[in-house]
Amino acid sequence: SRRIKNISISKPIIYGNVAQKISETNPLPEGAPADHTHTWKVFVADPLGNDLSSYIRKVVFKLHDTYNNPTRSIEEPPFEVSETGWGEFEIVIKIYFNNDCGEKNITFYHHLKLHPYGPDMEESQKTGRVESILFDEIVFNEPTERMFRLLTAK
Ligand code: SLL
Repeated sequence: SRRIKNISISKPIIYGNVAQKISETNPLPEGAPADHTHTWKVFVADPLGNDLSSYIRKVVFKLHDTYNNPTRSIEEPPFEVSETGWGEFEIVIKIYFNNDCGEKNITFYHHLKLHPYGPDMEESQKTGRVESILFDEIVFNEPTERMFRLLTAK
């Protein structure tokens, strides 16, 4: 469909991970390798909790090759992958917009964080919880009419 000139719409988005150390209160899930030290979840979400599926069709998370089926394609919300592990690595996050909306997919790179370091370190060592979450905005320049409707739908 046609593009709307001189308009750009930006959508807030957050992406990143939360992780929790294995402990008595957070035991290793059944079937997970014994050397795994954390449960973690990587995600893409709307910061206000709105439904992203109005304009996002799927999110593909590419994990480290040490994982089974490292390419995880999530085709409906919540756009997230929960796993266990022992090490940090870079996760490639590809966001695909709805079909026929004239937008190419975009890629984020997220460094999975398991080990606390920095200002929150002391608190994190107490709770075993670590997080690394980034806020970003996706800017749609001169969106197609179809995408404009998806982006502004309530
Ligand atoms: C590296 N940073 O670059 C390390 C890789 C890989 C982490 C860390 C679990 C794998 C599995 C896991 O935590 N991998 O047992 O499924 O070499």
